[in-house]
Amino acid sequence: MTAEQPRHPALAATDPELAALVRAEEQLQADTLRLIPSENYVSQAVLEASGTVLQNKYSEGYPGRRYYEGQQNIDLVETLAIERARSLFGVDHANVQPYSGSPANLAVYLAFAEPGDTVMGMALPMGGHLTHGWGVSATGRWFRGVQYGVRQDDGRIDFDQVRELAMKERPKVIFCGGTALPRTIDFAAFGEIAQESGAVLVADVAHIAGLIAGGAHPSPVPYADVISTTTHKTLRGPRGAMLMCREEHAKAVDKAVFPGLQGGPHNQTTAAIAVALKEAALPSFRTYAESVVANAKALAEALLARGFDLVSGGTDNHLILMDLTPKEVPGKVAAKALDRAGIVVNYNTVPYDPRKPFDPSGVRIGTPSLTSRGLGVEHMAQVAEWIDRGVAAAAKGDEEALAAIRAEVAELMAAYPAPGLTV
Ligand code: DSN
Repeated sequence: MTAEQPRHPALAATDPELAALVRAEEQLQADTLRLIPSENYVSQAVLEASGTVLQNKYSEGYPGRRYYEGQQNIDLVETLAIERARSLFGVDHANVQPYSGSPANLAVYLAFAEPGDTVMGMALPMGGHLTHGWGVSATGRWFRGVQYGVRQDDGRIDFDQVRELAMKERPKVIFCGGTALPRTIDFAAFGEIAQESGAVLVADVAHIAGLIAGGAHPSPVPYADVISTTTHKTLRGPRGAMLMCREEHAKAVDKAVFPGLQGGPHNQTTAAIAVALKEAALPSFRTYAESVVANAKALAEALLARGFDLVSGGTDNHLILMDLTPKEVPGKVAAKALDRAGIVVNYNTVPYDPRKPFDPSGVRIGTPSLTSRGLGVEHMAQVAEWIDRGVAAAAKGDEEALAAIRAEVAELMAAYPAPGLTV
């Protein structure tokens, strides 16, 4: 796109400084190998839907039951999103209004627990999420969070520990799912434990929603009372969230989202979620989901062959968690060096990490974004080689080597245009 034809002409005219930043971000997303497992590229259609005049409406309430007039179109937009979510995931009820994953999870607590109640989830340093009852989060301060983890020897969830804890503590709510779990979540096992202990089971599938929709990960629907998900990770939609549940919980969930926690829904986001759900129901999305997993497995194999230590020894999904202790490079140093090499990752704690969360031992990577650009298993040896060289360069402080990788990455990525980008 030329300077005479800016991508966002009105924005460029009104606020050239901001337009230049958006442009720079677009270029960065085009040139780099984005390996953060919770990020993706949305389609041009999703981008367009999220930038519409739906932005201009207030719509407190739900379709047919609003507190503002003028909802003729908004009601239909939200109903489309709800129906598409119900059909794609095979659920009784869907609420598409949560602003993001953390508010969605807060709404679950509001629906099923009282302040001071015991709640249970996976500990953050073990791969859980802040909102699963971790101490620094409101969910760990307003509730009594009890936390389970993974075994130290194999990085897998210890279901004996989960059962024992649930039976002893009798939590109101059990969360399963997380942000750094490279293995298939056994929803059936969690369902049994929740039933035995009398808890509401919440499956937080934010990371794997797209894999579930595409048939590349088992669905929690038969086992979970509530399913919480963001819409912008493997699902490849806008930044938003959904809560899905059995009919018996529909009222409680809706009441908790609005008026319990939120005000007006972000209608432009609801529209973009509807578009993403339509895309996720296409046969091509099944291929996408399968490729995300195939790429992650191939990348894990290539990294193992290069001597990397992977938590749990590999992956079943879109995500790989590397413990860089044997490479003698802290996760943060490696992540920052890889960023300079055009490879975008995030530093992450590993289970039983002796280092602090702001300076941990690990790096978390994933394949949703590179798969959206069309990279396949045939590219994963190259990706592993760049990571290996990048980590070695980080250890030596070799900026020249990082610059060389950056040029190679940009050259490959130029051949694989990203959805939604024009550069
Ligand atoms: N921040 C998200 C992630 O990166 O996994 C979780 O909320």
